[in-house]
Amino acid sequence: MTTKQMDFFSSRAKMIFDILTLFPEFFSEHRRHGVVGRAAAKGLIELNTHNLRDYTLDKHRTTDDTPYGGGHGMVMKVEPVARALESLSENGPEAKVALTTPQGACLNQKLAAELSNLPRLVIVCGRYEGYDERIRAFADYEISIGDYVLSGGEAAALVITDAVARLVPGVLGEPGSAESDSFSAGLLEYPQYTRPEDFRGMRVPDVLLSGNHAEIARWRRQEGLKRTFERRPDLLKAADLTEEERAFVESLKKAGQKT
Ligand code: JEE
Repeated sequence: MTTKQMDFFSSRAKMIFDILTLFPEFFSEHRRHGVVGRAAAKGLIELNTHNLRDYTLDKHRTTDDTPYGGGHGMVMKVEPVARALESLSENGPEAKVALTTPQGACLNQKLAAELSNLPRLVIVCGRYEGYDERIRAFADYEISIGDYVLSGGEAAALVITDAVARLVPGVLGEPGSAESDSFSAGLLEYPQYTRPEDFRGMRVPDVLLSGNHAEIARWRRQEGLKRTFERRPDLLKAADLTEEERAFVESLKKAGQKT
């Protein structure tokens, strides 16, 4: 079947992730388990790793060198990255390139959704103290996963592929469950409970045992709002709230001012 014919049935071809790394073993469990593993088993995504050392030309297979101008630490060389990207571009659909870097735009759900629409994403995992600046010329995206220092880009690439793969259509069971995840809805999730009803005196809220679905839905919306108000008030600004929800947030603000 051609990709065009495939589009007719499934609306898109599988998404391909290519990871350039000095530590391909980092990804072996990731490929077998969890969302990424299951999506790959279903043929909805493909996750390939490529060892940057295989794209060196010298006999020591060197991927780092000392910085021009001096300074501590080593810098990732440009040629192995360039040669690996050129080799990948010879096969398969056209790819966008994401460079993992502490200086990148911070990954969020919006960026993950954007990336999930690509047919193919190459993720470059750095090591050492950073990149030869000329590597950036090959990147369409520079991405960080948060404001803390990692030892290299591999842990970031695990996070990126997980967040993106679950947004590829068909990867999560029922369509729509990706939509109701927190962050896509713009709010934190409401508290959840499962059996037992009483755990060491900590009881499941009565409303959840009431069987009153309208009351349960209302309680959950309010608890989600309460939690967002307390822990992530920054999210409320962008959240898409009903008139009733806005009024509830105002009442939380007033209650906070009184005490
Ligand atoms: C890619 C190499 C290691 C360590 C020095 C750090 C000084 C690079 N969220 C994220 N945090 N870190 C990364 C990341 C780390 C990487 C590479 C991504 C390639 N490293 C490294 C230390 C330093 N600086 C920041 O403060 C100033 C540089 C990452 C992602 N994604």
